[in-house]
Formats: sequence, C-alpha cells, structure tokens
Amino acid sequence: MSTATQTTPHTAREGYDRDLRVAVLGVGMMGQDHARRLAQLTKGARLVAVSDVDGARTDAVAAEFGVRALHDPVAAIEDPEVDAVVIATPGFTHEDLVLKALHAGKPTLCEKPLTTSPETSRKVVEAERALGRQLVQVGFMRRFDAEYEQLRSLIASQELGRPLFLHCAHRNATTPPNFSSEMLILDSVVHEVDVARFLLGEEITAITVFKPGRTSHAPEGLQDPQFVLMETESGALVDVEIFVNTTFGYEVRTELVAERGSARIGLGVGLVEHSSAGWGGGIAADFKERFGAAYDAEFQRWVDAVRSGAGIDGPGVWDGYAAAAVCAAGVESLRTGRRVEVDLGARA
Ligand code: ISE
Repeated sequence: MSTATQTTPHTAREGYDRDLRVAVLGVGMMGQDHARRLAQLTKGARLVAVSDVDGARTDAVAAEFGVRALHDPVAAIEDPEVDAVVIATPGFTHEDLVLKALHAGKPTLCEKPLTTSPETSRKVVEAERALGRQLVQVGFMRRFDAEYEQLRSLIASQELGRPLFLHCAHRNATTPPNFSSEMLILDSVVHEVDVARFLLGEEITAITVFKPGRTSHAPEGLQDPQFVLMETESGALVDVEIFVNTTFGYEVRTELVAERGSARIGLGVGLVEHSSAGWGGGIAADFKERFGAAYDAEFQRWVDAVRSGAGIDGPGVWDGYAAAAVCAAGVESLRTGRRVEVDLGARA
C-alpha cells in the first residue's frame, strides 16, 4: 500500500497508474478483515472509506483506519474519490449494490453470494454483459488457496486421467446465532459448489441433499449435518459432508479420485487428532485462519487486475450465478427430499 494522492481523471477500463482508492461496504467481521487487508497489506491499493448500516460501527472502523465514514453505501459507490468497492454487506443487499456499482462503472469485489437467487444473479450477469466488460469479481476465495490451485493443475494435466469422484468434507466448529438448515447449503456448501466447478472445469447438472441423523450439538431445529450429492456434465460425482457444529475446529478437505490415481488436499501436516480432546496441532480454528493467505492473494490479484484495466482476475458473475442456481436447487432438494436438476440456460 502507499499513500499517493494523484487524482488524474480516468476510467476503470483504462486502468490506474496510481493506488486504487477502495471503499469497503459492510464492516462486520469479514468487512473489517478486508478493510485491514486493504489498509495494511495489499499493494497498489488504498482504503479510503467504509460504510455500514450500523452508523456507530461505521464511525469506529473509519476512525481506526483514518478513512472517511460514508453512511450511505450508494453514495460511497458513486463517490468520485472512490475508484472501486468491496461489498461485504449481508447477501440480501448485494443485488442492489452490485447493480449500482455496474451502473457507476466501478470495479467491484463482491463477497459471496453474488445475490440470493438465481433470477437476481442472472440479472447481474445480463447487466454486466450489456456493459460489455467484466467489472464484478465474486469472493470465492478458495480459488486462491495454494492447495486448490495445485489440485486444479493436477486435474488439468490429465496425469491421473478422467476425474470420477470428488469427496468433500466441510466442517465448522460452531454456527452463529440464527444459522438455518438452508444456510448450510447457501452459506457453506456454496464454496464446494464453486470449487467443484473450478476443479473439474464443468457445470453441475443435478443435486440431492440427504438428512442424516442430527448431532446433539446442533441448536434445536437445525439439520446438521447434511450430505450432498452433485452430478456433473461429464458424469463425475461430487459428495459433500457438511457438518457445522463439530465443536472441535475448522476442516475443509477434498479428495479427488480419478481413473489412475487419487489426491487429497486440506489434511494439514503430521499427526492430527480429530476430537474435542485436542486439535493435535493441525486443525484451523476458523475460515479466517485456514484461508487467510487465500484472501490475501485474492485481494492482491483483484487490485492488480483493476489497476491494469483487466477488471477482474478470478471468479466472475457467471460463477456467482451458477453457484446461486445450484444452491437454490439444493435448498429445494433439502425441503422435498428429491433430486433436483439444474438448468443454467445459455451462457451469457
Ligand atoms: C462462512 O460464511 C464461510 O464463507 C466459510 O468459508 C464457511 O466455511 C462457513 O461454513 C460459512 O458459514
């Protein structure tokens, strides 16, 4: 980061030969983390403003980083002193804010979900297409994790032959208050949907959600764990154990089984004890710890892409739309107990 203050007029399409002035919208847990990242770590970026529905929080975070407190997120998007925005507000606000950012021509890094339904995500896809260039990156940070990148390269090299199965485990220690059974799909499995598409390079065509016996540690009424089975265009199967009240830590693992071999990521190093008696030294406490380096890389590559005029370097609005469509089908399957097919329609 640096503190250059040159204000040459420009457009996002031309790129920036000075630091990118970024506003973070939504400074809850994740937004504050991103604000700190931009203020202290990301090169070529300068945090200039923050905005949150909670006015006191906006003021406190703005004071902490010595930046402007903008209480209206739309005003922050339209502010001439703001080049680009990070959206970390609750999911239901994303559609409106992303469309406003597209209208204002401001490069945007939007935390997942892109929007809360396939229909509204498709609207964003169409709006960006009408603009004729990519301006919105979606915050699927696992694509920037070194192990996922390695596994993707291995699959792409075809060294192990055709992928047949991905076995995924996604475990969280506890859930925040009001975490619903649907949120296991919409908030957690959404990452597995994106990494399956990223690793295999194809779309998901159907999803079935099973409801195994509940853990006694889940809050009343929460269906935890769940077991998800996804089918892909090529016939590969992706299964996900999603279990969000393990009590003992954060585990995210993927095993690839291909025609001539298998490979696993997310195991940690050395002896790892998986119990409440201890973490054995290899299990992260939460996703901020497990994916900290991936978030750092995601932000650096996004800022570099925006400054170069490329707009994005990572998952775009189509990826956000595909994830929303698969998750909506997953929620339908959770409710009905049936296998639900996914039809994305023509790629925009
Ligand atoms: C959370 O919102 C995340 O995005 C984490 O990566 C995921 O592991 C967790 O289950 C979600 O609740």
